[in-house]
Amino acid sequence: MGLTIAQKIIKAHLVEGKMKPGSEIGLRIDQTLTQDATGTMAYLEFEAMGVERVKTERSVAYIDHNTLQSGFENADDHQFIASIAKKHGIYYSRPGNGICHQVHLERFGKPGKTLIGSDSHTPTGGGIGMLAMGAGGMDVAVAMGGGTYYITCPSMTKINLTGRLTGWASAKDIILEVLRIMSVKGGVGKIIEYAGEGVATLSVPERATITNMGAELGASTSIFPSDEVTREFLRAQGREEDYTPLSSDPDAAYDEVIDINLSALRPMAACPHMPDNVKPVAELAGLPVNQCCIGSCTNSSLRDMLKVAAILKGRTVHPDVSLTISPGSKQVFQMLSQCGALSDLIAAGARILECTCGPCIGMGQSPNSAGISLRTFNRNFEGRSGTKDAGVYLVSPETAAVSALYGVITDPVVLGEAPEVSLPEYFSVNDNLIVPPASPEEAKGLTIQRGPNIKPFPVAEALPDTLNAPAILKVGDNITTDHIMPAGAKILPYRSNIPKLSEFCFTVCDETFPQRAKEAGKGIVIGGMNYGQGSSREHAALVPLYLGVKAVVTKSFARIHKDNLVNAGILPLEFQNPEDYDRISQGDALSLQSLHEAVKTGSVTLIDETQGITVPLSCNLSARQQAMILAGGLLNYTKNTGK
Ligand code: MIC
Ligand code: SF4
Repeated sequence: MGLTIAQKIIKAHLVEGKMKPGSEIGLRIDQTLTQDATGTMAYLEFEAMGVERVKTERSVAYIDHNTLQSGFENADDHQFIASIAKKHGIYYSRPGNGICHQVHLERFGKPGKTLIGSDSHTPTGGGIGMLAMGAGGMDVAVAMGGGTYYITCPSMTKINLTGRLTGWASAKDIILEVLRIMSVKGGVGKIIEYAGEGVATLSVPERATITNMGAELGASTSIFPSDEVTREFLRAQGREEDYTPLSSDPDAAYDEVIDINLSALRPMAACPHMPDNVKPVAELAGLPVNQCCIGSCTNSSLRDMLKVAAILKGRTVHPDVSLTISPGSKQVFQMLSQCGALSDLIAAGARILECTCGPCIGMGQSPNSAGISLRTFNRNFEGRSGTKDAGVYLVSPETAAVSALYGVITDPVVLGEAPEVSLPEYFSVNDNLIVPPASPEEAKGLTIQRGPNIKPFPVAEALPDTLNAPAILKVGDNITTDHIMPAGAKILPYRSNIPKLSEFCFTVCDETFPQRAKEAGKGIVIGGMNYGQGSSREHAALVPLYLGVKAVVTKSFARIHKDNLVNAGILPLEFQNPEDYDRISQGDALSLQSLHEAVKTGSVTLIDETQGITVPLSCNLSARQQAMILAGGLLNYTKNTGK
């Protein structure tokens, strides 16, 4: 039997387990990336592991999420990361160099390699044929130390692309169509591979838009073949030597096949508040718009920016609309300036922001109350923009730009012919904002700079055999990490300060949660389906741990969050009968008994003393995870076993 692209990369990196969907496999990791908001914690954990120098082929620390520096906290965090990177063999991408995923694609990504990043949109690298996965900071720290990365071997889904994009349809509309078909839960446990004649019609940045937002499917990752288009992109980046061809075998077997005819696609939008709430833009046309934001790791490539510039050239942004543009990288920004397109953007009235995540993670540009914001980003979860009652629509750069001109949601077709843009023969390469690490000899004399905002992180205790605790919080389906541990300009400066961060935990759902949890001393959280979807931030586990959360009982978990819970030492449990969720109320006194045995058998009984009922739960953990949860999380496990 032939192999799929992902299976070929897995096979070449397999250090443990069998490549059988559903079973745990261990992979050797070639490259890692971190960003500042998850990076400080990942490097604190890396330090705790006591490794002198990273053992990967390439590890890069990016500063892109929080560059506002509204107080000393961020600048201190940046210094901490810069100094630890220099000492331990990590490349450091300075603030201003761009969004991690965009820069990594441009400068470091290599087809056929494995990459994990402490950011859920790391699958962007799949656009260049990498097996690139989002992970918790602790997993990245382990991989930097040369340790194995463990995942549940995914099943394979093929998305067969036929035809080619026409008119105003854009790569964003392809992934929105996939989201419409599969939903935000549809990719769980799967790797999505793109295939078919349509692949060759898509440039690397377009492919990266698709694999980037594949994170919203809940997929383990998404990947494109590495072909002549990939070679051309790498050549234009001055690194053709990094090219290797990669395709699936003709007889490769897929568990699922979805066909999409690119020629039939029209502009689409994900409506509030979920990325899979997708409708044709034509159906939404006429809705007044207050804000359009173009950028983020999904849509900030030179191609996207040039399209937007061509649309805005000689025109003016509607007086009721605020249009922001964040180029994805210094390379993109500089090239826009060199070719004059930047001038077209400025002249039209766009507000040019730094090349960072910016409004995507609520770092400024929160919309007005009940405002309508069109964003080229990948997530429109409630409150993520910083305005709880804002309505965020996720669209292509083309739809955002045209709507910014008209002041209402507009199908770009009204402008007539779509502009054609082509990628340059050569990208302008200047890596002067990437600081290489010190040599091992030099590194010995270097000290780590640690500001007062960097506080120690909590470490769990070994799992008790009996756990009596109240149902401290009950939440519904699709709870995101933005609900559990919100981000944004007020909160992000405290990513290295868990005690301070805890004041904001779950406040989107329940303002009283932090106080109640502290008073109770310990608690169990009850959740619905797809609990913990969204980001990779391990703070969504570490902060509840700090607040005394010992277990989370749900209908189902999102992959990265479940791993983060286990790494942190919080017990993840699932209802055997989803309807039992309705029988438990917030505040009930709960008891979990004989846990040591139950974790191993996978079957746990929960006694709800308030309701007088017993509820069967599953504990779906690999043998390695069982040992980890019994020890009280990854760090304790590593200490105990030396592994
Ligand atoms: C996001 O898009 O939600 C983030 C911010 O990039 C997160 C990481 C974080 O919370 O720092 C992610 O996607 O993993
Ligand atoms: Fe940054 Fe937004 Fe991308 Fe997350 S999704 S990495 S916040 S641009």
